[in-house]
Amino acid sequence: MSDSANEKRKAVRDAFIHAFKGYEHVWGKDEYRPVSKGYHNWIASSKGFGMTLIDSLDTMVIMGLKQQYEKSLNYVKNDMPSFSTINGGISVFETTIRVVGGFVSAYDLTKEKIFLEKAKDMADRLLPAFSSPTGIPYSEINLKTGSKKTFAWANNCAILSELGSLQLEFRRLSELTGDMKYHNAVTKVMDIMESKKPDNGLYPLKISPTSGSWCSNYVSLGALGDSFYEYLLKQWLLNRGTKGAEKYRFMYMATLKGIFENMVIKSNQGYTYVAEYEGRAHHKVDHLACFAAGMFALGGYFNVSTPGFQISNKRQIETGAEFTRTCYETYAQMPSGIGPETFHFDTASGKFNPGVSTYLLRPETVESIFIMYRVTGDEKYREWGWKIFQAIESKCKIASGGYSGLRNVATQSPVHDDFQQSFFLAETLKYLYLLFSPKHIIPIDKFVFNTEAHPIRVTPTNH
Ligand code: DMJ
Repeated sequence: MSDSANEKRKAVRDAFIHAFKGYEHVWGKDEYRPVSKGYHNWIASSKGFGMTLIDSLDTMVIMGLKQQYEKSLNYVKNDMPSFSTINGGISVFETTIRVVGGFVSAYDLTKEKIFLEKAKDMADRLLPAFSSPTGIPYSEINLKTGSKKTFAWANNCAILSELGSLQLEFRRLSELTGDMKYHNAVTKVMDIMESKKPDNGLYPLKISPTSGSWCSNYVSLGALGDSFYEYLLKQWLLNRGTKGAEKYRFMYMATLKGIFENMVIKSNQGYTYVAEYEGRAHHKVDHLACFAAGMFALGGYFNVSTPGFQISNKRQIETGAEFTRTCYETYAQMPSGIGPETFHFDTASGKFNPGVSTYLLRPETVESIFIMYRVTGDEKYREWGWKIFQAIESKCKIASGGYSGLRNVATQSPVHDDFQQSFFLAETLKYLYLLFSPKHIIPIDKFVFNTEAHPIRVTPTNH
C-alpha cells in the first residue's frame, strides 16, 4: 500500500479517536451533542445504555484501538444497564441494526462471549414485536414491558426498510447460537414479502402488520425503502451457494429490473440517478439513496444476474459507478464540500439543486465510494473519499472533541446541528478507513456489511 494511503488511513483513525474522545464526555449515554457537550438518550427516561460505544465496537477492533475497545468492553461487562430496565418504546429496526448488529459483528471479529450474550438478550426482547396477526413486526417495543406498537406518523403501518432489514442480524444470531427462533421470525417476514411481490418488482413503502395490505403506492430507494433492497442482495450474499439463499437472489433480480426500468435515469447533463416512483418518476434523490450505487456494483461484482437476465452484471457495475459519481458531485458542487440530505433534478436543464440542505454525518456516499474502490481498484475513488474526508474535517470537527452535523451545506461555513450520530463512528469513518486499507482487511467475499456497516461473517449454511 502506498505511503499516501497509509497516511490517509491514519488520519481517518485519528478522526475516530477524536469523535470517541467527544463521546467520552458523556460516557454511557446514547449519543453526544458536541457543541453543548450534552447528550441524547434514546429513551428519555432512561440513563442511556451506551449506544454510541456499542455501535463503535467493531470499528475500534478494525482500527486496532485497544484502549478505547478495552474501556468499552469493560462498560458492556460491568456498567451497561440491564436491557430489562429500559422502560420506553424503542425502534425494533434501529435497535436491531445498531445493537444486535453491533454485538454480532463485534463477536464475529473477537469471539468475546459477552457480545453474543448481549446480542441474544436484546434480540429476545425484540422478538415479541413479531407477534402480529401477519408476522410482520410492529415498529416499536418496550424492552421492559414488551408492549409494542406501530408509529402513528406512518398511519400505523410497518415500514418497508425496517421490516426488511432485520434478516442478516437475526439469521447470523441463529447460526451462532444454534437457536432457530431468530431465523424463523425474520424468514417469515421475507416469505410474506415474496408472496406479495408487485408485478413490476417495486415494493411500496408501507404495509399493515395487521391485515398485510399495502398502505402506500410510493416507491423509494431513499428514506423508508432503502435497506429492504439492500438486504435482498445481502441475504443472498450471506449464505451464497446454498439452496435457501437463491430465492433472495431472484427477489433481488426482480426488484432490480423494476428499478432499472422505472427509476434509473440519466439526465441530459450526464448524471445518472435513482428517482423515486409512484406510477411515474419523481426526480428527487435522498442522500440515503446513494447507498444503492454501491449495492448495484456489489451485485454485479458477485455475478448476481443469471445468464439471459436483462440487467447484466457489467451494466450493474457501470450504473453503480455512474450513480456514485453523481452522489460525489453533490458534495463537490456545494460551497461547503459536503452533500445535502436531498437533491432534486431539473429535467429540463439536467442539473440538480439541493433540497433539504442539512448533513447528518451520513455514510451512504462514502459507502458507495468504498465499494466501488474494492470492485474496480480505480484510484479516483480514493481521491474522492479523501476530498470528502477533508471537508468533514474542515466543517464538522469540534475542537473539544466530536464531530457535528451541519444545518446548511449550501453555505461556506455551515452552522453545526450539535449532534454526533452514532452511525458516524459505525459507518462513515469505518468506510473511509477501509477505503485506505488493503483489501484483506474485511474482505468483501468473507463479510457482508449490515446496513449500519457492521461486518457479519459469511457462512454458507443450508437453512
Ligand atoms: C444508518 O442508521 C443506516 O445506514 C440506515 O440504513 C440508514 N440510516 C443511517 C445512516 O444514514
